[in-house]
Amino acid sequence: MLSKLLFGTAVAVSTLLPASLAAPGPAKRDLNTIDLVAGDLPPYDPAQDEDGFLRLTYDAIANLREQKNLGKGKGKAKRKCNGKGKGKGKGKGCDLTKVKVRRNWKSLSNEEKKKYTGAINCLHSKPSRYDPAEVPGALNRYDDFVAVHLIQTRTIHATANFLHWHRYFIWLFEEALKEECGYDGPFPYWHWPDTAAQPYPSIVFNDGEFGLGGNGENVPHNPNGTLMGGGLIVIPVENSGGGCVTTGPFANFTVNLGPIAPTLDLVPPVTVGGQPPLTPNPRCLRRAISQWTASTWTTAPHILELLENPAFSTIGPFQSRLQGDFPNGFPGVHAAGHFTIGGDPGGDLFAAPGDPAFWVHHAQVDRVWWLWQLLDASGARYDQVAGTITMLNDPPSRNGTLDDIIEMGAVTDVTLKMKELVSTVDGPFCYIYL
Ligand SMILES: *[C@@H]1O[C@H](CO)[C@@H](O)[C@H](O)[C@H]1NC(C)=O
Ligand SMILES: *[C@@H]1O[C@H](CO)[C@@H](O)[C@H](O)[C@H]1NC(C)=O
Ligand SMILES: *[C@@H]1O[C@H](CO)[C@@H](O)[C@H](O)[C@H]1NC(C)=O
Ligand SMILES: [Cu+2]
Repeated sequence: MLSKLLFGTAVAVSTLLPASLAAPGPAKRDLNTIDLVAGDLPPYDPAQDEDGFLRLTYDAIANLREQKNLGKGKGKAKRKCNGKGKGKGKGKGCDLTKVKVRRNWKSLSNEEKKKYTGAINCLHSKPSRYDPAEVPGALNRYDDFVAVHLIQTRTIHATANFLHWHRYFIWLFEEALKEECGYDGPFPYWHWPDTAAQPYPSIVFNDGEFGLGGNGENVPHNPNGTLMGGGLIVIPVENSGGGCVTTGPFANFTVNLGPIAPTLDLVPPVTVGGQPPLTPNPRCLRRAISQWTASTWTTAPHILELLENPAFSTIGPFQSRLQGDFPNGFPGVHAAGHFTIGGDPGGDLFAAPGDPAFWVHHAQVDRVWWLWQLLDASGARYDQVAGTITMLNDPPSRNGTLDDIIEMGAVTDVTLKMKELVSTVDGPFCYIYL
């Protein structure tokens, strides 16, 4: 399988940048927003494109500008997204002259990194908005995000709405960091290939103050390896991690919900002993960072395959391959990223957002979808939906549709339809990735 990773591209990508994109921009600019109308990106610099993703990003943005009729000349009037959604309290649309830029974690300044992790700790110190009778284990605002994910797990993974649901979910988290904790920096993503050879210590996972914290302390665990993909894939025993994270900004971070389906033998599931799964279960954040998983399954070719192999040019095969094809021993970059983090709750499908590394991981998942959507210049990929409304169609259920509604519990009372979540510069969204 891995031998046939790089196919000739079947997708129509423009190979030439519009003049406005290629022209040298003004000297020094903050890249936290860009003017998509003016197309004022910095010039493409091959020297900064080790693995080809910058090229793909520029192609994607060029296609986006074409789709918005911004590609040709400068005479066009400013266009706003049509913001068709008429839901409560939204509909401002996306001002294409001020599109937010999500950036690679490694490109954030140290100050931005500290502000980002500080804002996560801030959310963790704010009160929950769940009714304690409904979700007694949500003890703070951060937990609200864990709770809604945990509660809906079986209807948001290996389903038609997986990508849409998680796009909305991480955007709501980004909004909460901004609105409730004052974070004004870019929302970061974890480009897995940056850390595939060595996830710890790395730019993302390290013991200093400018990362997302270290590995767990070394505690013997999972003597037969770690089971992933419902037990169909075994991560070989690694004699590191497993214990509490004691370094970095999330040392002493408390996890309250789950685990429901733990993958670390040191932490029993919360359902054991007759407790309902939403009971508070305060414990330390544990990690079991897996070098094997990162280096075997999260390299650049694993992502490029999704973007360039014609076998994955429609949404069904794309999203299945990305999430994981477990019966064939293929974890997919999504599951592999989760199991690179591992531990508790990082390895638990239900409570995984309880590890603050969840967000940079899912931002990257969203970015891969964004690239995939935009690398087809025709725009035909936005509205594709495949799959049903239950995890792996168990129990059997109807197909999902773009009219399906996504609700987010106490995270927000704004419910949206899947069709409002297909474009990152429409509906509630106004961002791109650089
Ligand atoms: C590991 O595998 C052995 C042999 O199959 C089994 O006896 C043992 O219970 C397993 N240990 C754990 C912790 O699963
Ligand atoms: C973590 O908790 C321990 C014990 O309460 C304390 O000594 C230590 O300073 C804390 N570390 C951080 C980074 O807050
Ligand atoms: C559900 O989707 C599958 C695959 O796209 C399709 O074959 C099937 O006919 C659909 N079922 C219904 C009831 O529309
Ligand atoms: Cu999830």
